[in-house]
Amino acid sequence: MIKLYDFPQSPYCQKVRLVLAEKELSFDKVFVDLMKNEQKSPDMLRLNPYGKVPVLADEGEAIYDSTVINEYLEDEYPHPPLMPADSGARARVRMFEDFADNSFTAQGGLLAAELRKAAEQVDQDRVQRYRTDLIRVLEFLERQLEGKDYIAGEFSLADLAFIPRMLQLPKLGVEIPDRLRNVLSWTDRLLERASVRQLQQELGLV
Ligand SMILES: N[C@@H](CCC(=O)N[C@@H](CS)C(=O)NCC(=O)O)C(=O)O
Repeated sequence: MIKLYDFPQSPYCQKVRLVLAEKELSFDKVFVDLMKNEQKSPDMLRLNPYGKVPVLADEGEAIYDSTVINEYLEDEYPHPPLMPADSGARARVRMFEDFADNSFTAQGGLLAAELRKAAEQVDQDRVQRYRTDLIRVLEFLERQLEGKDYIAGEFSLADLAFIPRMLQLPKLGVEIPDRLRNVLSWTDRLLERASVRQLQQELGLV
């Protein structure tokens, strides 16, 4: 049985849960309490030297990093496919996924951390800067989505990588501007997927 070392609020764990749901794989969740620093326990550090979640254990392998995990799931459980066959398109999926993780998800994390501070300690300039950065990513996606239903053409790991933070945008005070029509219809398309609806339910968003 697949085991996922998980912290429910982590967007990187959510990214893996989305892929497990898309592939209809059953798995056991092991709750790793980041509030208690459990990710840095000796047992967790043996599984992931970075001391972070997610970690996936399957068939004697312990795999860390959401991108590596999702590619492992794609290799091991290829149906339904979440990667295109063509190597150029596969490279494009990987670049978008990297961009989702390192710009969108990471920047959203900085914004969320700022907003968690006591009201008098929140740096409004920083908040504004992070929100602008997120909108800039959405503008980039708008151009990429021109004439396409999904970022890399076919639905793929690239689309799934953006979902966790997309779902958090209202909470972060970021509204998708009406002019970003491609992004708005792409979002609607993604929200129709059972995997995304399930994640919304798990997060108490619907
Ligand atoms: N690149 C990693 C990032 C994982 C990550 O940053 N996880 C966070 C939770 S969102 C974590 O475990 N933080 C705890 C820590 O750094 O101690 C991935 O994609 O899996």
